[in-house]
Amino acid sequence: MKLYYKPGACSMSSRIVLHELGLPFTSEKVDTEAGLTGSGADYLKINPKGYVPALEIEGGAVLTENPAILQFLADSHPEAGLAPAPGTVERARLQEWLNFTASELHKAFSPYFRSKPLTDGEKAAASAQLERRIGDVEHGLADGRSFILGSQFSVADAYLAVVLNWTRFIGVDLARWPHAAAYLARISERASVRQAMQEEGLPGGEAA
Ligand SMILES: N[C@@H](CCC(=O)N[C@@H](CS)C(=O)NCC(=O)O)C(=O)O
Repeated sequence: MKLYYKPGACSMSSRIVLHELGLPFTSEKVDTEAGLTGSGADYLKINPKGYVPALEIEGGAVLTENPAILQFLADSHPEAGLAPAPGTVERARLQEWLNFTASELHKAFSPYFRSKPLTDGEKAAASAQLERRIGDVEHGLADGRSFILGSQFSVADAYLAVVLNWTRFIGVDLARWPHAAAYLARISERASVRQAMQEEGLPGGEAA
């Protein structure tokens, strides 16, 4: 398998899950603005949508979209217990959190990552929206659960933690959301996460 990624981006959730499963894979960095992979290949030919992640699987098919990739990986190795069984309420909960992370939390960070500086009004709106969505995570963790589905780590945690980690890049202090802060600290200690961070050159990874 081959993962197309940008350091610290949402594609890191696939890397974490690949490590959780102990699967062999290669990876290649993508310059999404230039539309090129690190080796100079036309990335639009690999993923016409132009963004990461893309995961090339056995046989050469390319999967895109975080929730689809993460569930494919989990379902390919059900013995690892990274996703509840399809058709169960628990699986629907997993999908709730994957979809929330992709369409609400992830996108609430988008204004902070655009190249054009935000106006004061845009900053205020972006901040209110982001705080609201982090509040949703805090609410989901408020019963003291260790992981977003309860007592067991799942692929939803891999994605949610990668996105919550972006608060560090934009200078938002998670201390206002103590459950979310403790959750991110807990997930960041996992060997798979430390390895992924180290491989992508992020602070918090294992010493190289
Ligand atoms: N809907 C996509 C969104 C992926 C996405 O937003 N990727 C970002 C990184 S987190 C990206 O590649 N941004 C660069 C760009 O769009 O040029 C998914 O869930 O996989």
